[in-house]
Amino acid sequence: MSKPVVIATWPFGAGASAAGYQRLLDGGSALDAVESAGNFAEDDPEVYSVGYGGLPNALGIVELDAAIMDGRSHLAGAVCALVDIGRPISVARVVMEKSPHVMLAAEGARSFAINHGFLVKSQLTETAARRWEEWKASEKAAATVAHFPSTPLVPDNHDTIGICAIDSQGDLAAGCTTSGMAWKLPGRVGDSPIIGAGLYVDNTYGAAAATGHGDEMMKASLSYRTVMNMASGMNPTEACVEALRYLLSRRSTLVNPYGAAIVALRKDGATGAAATKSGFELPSKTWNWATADSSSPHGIVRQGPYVDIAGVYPTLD
Ligand code: SD4
Repeated sequence: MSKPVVIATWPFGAGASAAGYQRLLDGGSALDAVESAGNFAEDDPEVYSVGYGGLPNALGIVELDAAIMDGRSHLAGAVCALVDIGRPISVARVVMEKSPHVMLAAEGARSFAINHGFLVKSQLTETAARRWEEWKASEKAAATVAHFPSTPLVPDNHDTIGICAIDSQGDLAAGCTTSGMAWKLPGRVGDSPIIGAGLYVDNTYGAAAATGHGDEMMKASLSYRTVMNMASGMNPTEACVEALRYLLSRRSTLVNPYGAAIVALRKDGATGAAATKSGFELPSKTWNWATADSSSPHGIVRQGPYVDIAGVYPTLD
């Protein structure tokens, strides 16, 4: 028997983790818990980076990405660039369970969701539409729409939820769900629905899930690397730190303002997290993650260490 735990990225991950933990208490599996935690964030219109209420792409269309992976079976499902369908992590689960494939994109994902009973519903809220209008009126938007360069990742335009859970059977699962970087180019897909990048689980070793600048993180297979670090004996925090320092060391420039962060859950229930110092160490937003377990069933917000090429802050023991 294991001690059930759900962990997630960001402070709003506390409510999501609590929803996942409740699902475990109700007899759900780790996979169920990850889905419930994802749905909690997806349904919340105040979370501007996930599901309903997520900020749209450069053309004002909300394109959702999500994935889920089951440690028991090592099966995975994912959707990307999904439009006008809520709860994309649940669609990803149906892809995993009812299709022979791992990932469905755009119109194909949408048709699949509709064929499996998901309702067509705009995911663009009035607030998100207003923020897009404001962005569109700005100079940055003129540059983006005219030339389609990369869109700056500013503190308020990203915040994917990455989730890991372990149930009382000791089985693990991981998930990730996002509206991606706000004002992204139409069709752009980040790390979140990519197995090994936005999430990964190996039932023998552990699970990991990520948030941040997906265009960087997917090149480092961040979640896979974090789980393999645990497989080689690192504790969860060390595993996250090593993966992020690898990412930083391979960037074409070390002067990169964009952030990446990861949470990790080891097979024995130990948890950890870390974030890059640049990008996520902002006055308005420090890097936080969340846990729900028997000692904090309603979820608590935790602070992870920061990482840069020079070191780890605060220094790990
Ligand atoms: C993406 N990883 O689409 C997502 C965005 C994100 O915190 O996580 N931001 O690249």
